[in-house]
Amino acid sequence: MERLHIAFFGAVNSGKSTLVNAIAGQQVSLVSPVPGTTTDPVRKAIELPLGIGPAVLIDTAGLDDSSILGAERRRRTLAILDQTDIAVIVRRETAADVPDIGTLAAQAGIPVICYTRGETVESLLARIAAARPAEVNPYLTGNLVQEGDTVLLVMPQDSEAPKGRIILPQVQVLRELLDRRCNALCCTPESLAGASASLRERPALVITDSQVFGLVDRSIPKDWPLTSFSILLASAKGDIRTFTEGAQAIGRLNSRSRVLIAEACTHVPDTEDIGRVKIPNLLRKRVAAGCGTSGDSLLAGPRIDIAAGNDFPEDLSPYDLIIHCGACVANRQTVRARTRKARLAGVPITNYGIALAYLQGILERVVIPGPAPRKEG
Ligand SMILES: Nc1nc2c(ncn2[C@@H]2O[C@H](COP(=O)(O)OP(=O)(O)OP(=O)(O)O)[C@@H](O)[C@H]2O)c(=O)[nH]1
Ligand code: SF4
Ligand SMILES: [Mg+2]
Repeated sequence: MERLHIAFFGAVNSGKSTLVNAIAGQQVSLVSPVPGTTTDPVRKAIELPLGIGPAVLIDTAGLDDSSILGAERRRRTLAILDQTDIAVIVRRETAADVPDIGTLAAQAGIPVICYTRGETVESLLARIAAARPAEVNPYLTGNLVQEGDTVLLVMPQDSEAPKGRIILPQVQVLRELLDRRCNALCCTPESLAGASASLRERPALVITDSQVFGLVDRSIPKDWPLTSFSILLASAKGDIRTFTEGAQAIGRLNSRSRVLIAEACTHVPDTEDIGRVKIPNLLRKRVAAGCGTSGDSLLAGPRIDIAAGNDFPEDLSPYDLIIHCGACVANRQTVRARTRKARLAGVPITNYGIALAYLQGILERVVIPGPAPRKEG
């Protein structure tokens, strides 16, 4: 998800697959003179030279595919734009650009490169290197830590945690802290008191799983900077200001409101699942309390819909609020595209970490990373 996503768009038969194969140096996609050979997006993870680094090449179906499934193929191709860091529009020497893709990409703030058959791969790669957005690979911990700092990590290992391994956001943050030459002390909520007491000095940062925000807030001194894995992910990938503003909409929910919980992956839900169980219950309790009914009553609304994986509703207008997961498996463009769609639809959007901080009354206390220095390499 941290790879630079480079997508190739154009008319059928324009040479998209030939170009992707030439860059990859292997047959990633089928090439043929038959228009409409590529029907679904084809992805290839690859390491590119000239400082571009880890990338994903995405070959797509021709945008002018006029076959019976053409409209559906076009829809799937356009959906790729939501994951794209750089759009390459491929065209034959004589043919015109496929209308609207360049405009759509530009509207979404995606750098567009026009490639005409005959240009060398080396020349195209040099243009891609120059267009590479600086923020593709930021540090999750941003400006909150520096070399030599001690960071305390609170990582619950409850029934929701996968057996025998540590979840991706925690692994990413741990690896990053080691890269940044910080000292990481990991504990569970149960061992937090002992871990805190073992520290001779105040840690530079405490990073917790958002689900135990309230407990960690009460357990550590008020002057210890506190954030969550989910907030770090959100600020590296999304628009944290929009998310923070969006959380205020929680206070306006009532029993007739409709909330979309959006997750970037399709995992098997658990009995303690944060998106399907914990956040919905907290929202219902809050609304029930606001209605004067028992705070424990889970009967009152709001109505909650779940969208997982690539399924993100095209029509967001029925919703009063969208709460997105940390999107650890999605790239930055995906989160930005969803945030943009929510903004266009006039629907507040926030994320799990910010919503949980708000629901536990500690959003004010939470620290949010500033712009991160770019990763080396
Ligand atoms: N002469 C020449 N032929 C090319 C070039 N690039 C592609 N072709 C030929 O054009 C035809 C279509 O190439 P593809 O790479 O399959 O084109 P595509 O854009 O992926 O086509 P669809 O998957 O059908 O949308 C094939 O016969 C290729 O051999 C090129 O740079 N020069
Ligand atoms: S993509 Fe979202 S729901 Fe899936 S594991 Fe990552 S943060 Fe959780
Ligand atoms: Mg093709």
